[in-house]
Parts: sequence; C-alpha cells; structure tokens
Amino acid sequence: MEANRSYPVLFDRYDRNPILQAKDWPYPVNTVFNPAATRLADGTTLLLCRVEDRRGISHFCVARSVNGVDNWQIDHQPTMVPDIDAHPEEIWGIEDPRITYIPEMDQYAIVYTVYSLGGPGVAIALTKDFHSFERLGLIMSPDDKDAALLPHRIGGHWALIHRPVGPQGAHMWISYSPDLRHWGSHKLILEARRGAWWDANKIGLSPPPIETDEGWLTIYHGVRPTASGSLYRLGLALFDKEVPERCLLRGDEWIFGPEERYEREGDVNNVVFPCGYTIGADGDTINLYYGGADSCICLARGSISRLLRWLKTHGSTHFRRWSDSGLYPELLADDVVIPNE
Ligand code: BMA
Repeated sequence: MEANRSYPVLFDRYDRNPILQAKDWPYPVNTVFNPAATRLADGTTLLLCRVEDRRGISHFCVARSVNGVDNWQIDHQPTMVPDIDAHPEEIWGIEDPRITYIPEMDQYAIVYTVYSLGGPGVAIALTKDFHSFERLGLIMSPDDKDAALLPHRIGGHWALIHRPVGPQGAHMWISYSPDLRHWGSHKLILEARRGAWWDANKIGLSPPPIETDEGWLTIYHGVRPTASGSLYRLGLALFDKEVPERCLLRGDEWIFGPEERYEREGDVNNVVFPCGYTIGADGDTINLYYGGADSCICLARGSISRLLRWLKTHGSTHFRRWSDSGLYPELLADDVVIPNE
C-alpha cells in the first residue's frame, strides 16, 4: 500500500537498499542485519554486522567501505563469535551491537546483547582494531538489552543506557559506573507510553545517542503488538547534555517505520532496527544503518539540525504528567496548575 507522504520525511532511504544481504557474505549465513557503525580514523566506514547462522545463533562480522555505501569488504570469516567457554552467557549468541568510540581510552566500546540460558543480557567488550576484543563480560543481567555507552564520563562516571524488562513494561534506563564493570545509580529515563500509542508498553534505545549542543539526540524504537505480529518503528527524544537522565523533549509521532518491501517482508516482518550511524563531513548528515525485517542491512540519511527542529515543533513535555513514577517532581510542580483554595 502506498504510504501517505503528507508528513515530514526525516530520513531518506538510499535508493539501492538493501546495501548488504546474506548473498553478499563470503561464507554461508541465514541473514545479516542490525549493524553497529562507526567511522575509523582513516575515514573508512565500519559496520559490525549481526549475522545469524543456519542454526539460529548470531555472531558479528565486520564490513568496511570507503564511501559507506557500496564496495563493502567483508571479513572472510566471523569476526567475533560467542566465547562459550569463558562466557557461558553467550551460549545462544551475541546480537545487536552498538559501538561508541571512547576518546579517553582511545578504544571502541562494543555493547551487545548476549543470549544466555537466563534470557538476553548486556555485555561489553573493548577493541582498538576490530580484530581482537577484550571482553569485560556481562554488565546487566537478564532480561535486559538495547544498550549503548555514552562516549565520555558524566560527573566522573561512565553512563550506559539500557532497557530492562519488568512486570510493568519495558522502559529505558540509565546506569553509571566508575570502571565500566560495576554499575549503579540506576534511573528510569523514558517510559513506554500506554494504550494505543505506537510506543506503548515496550521501547528501547536504537543507536547510541548523538551528542549535540542542545543535548543527547536519541533515536529509540517502539514496539506495537498487532494481530499479525509486532511493528517496530522509530521515535525521537532529547536528553539534557549534563544530566542525561533528564528528558527534555519527546516526539509524539514516530519518524520512521517499515514501508518498503525489504522492511515489510523477511524473517521477522515489519521491522526497522538501527544500531548505528555515522556523521557526514558536514557535521550534520546522519547516515543511519539499520536492519530490514531481521534479514538485510539498509541505509537512510537524515540531518541532525532537521531532527532537532522537528523535535522542537513536534515534541512535547506532557508525557511527564503520565508518569506515576515520581520522575521530575520539580517539573511536574511547575506544569500542574493548582486551583486557589
Ligand atoms: C528485538 C531484537 C532485535 C530484532 C527485533 C525484531 O527484540 O531482538 O534484534 O530485530 O526484536 O525481531
């Protein structure tokens, strides 16, 4: 069905999507999707692709391209595979990586989902070269995923955004650590909405937040259950630069969702799932790399300043009122009009 285009289009799909798929792989695989992305010092775009083998278990494989669009050089064998002996929590695979370059360590942090016997959890590994990896192990126990590290310390501590699941739903949280291994000061930062909303009940961080002068521009996904399966769509939120647990703005409408056939049909229908982006030489263009229908890798381009402008006109702060969690009491107090007694 033709989509109604009367709304602002914030991400333009590359017209030769998908850019990578199973048939491009140098060894037999089922699917390739949900890649992390970064730009290396020499300007090369590196994708750390989630590859699902024909047992159903995922590993990571690196693809490199000079222009970030085509002529991908794919590692001839898996780059990072589950290390079950040292890390039994990786027994059913490693999934959905997010890369953050950490200037203080001159290393890349890869935060990824491990599929353990107890369910999905969050693990972290460090690398300088995407050939060897230093695993720090499981940092968030199941059920938790959709995690990424901020690139520098906040008030002396590292900050991780992640998505634990509890009986009250699946919401986004932030946690802090002095050493990347021990995490605490957990805070709920963005709640899934309720009822019929596109982002009701289950949300999660998509790629790592984008640091801008106005705050951490954050693309997140919302999962809507329907009679024919879940619909994965993307929305926007902005968090305070100094206090990243404070949400400043949240868009009401989703900004990107499955429309094209490669997003509508695959191993899991109706999924767009970005885990990474690169920023163009202009400092504004965002190249968003995403999985289509859990089967292929696609590219869409947007503009950071345009996303911020959209958020200012389409974003709201009203969502805070729906919180019964006691979040932001000082803001609530300002918002709520108390009748004269
Ligand atoms: C999520 C993650 C993603 C996947 C999506 C749709 O829970 O596991 O890896 O793309 O489901 O299947």
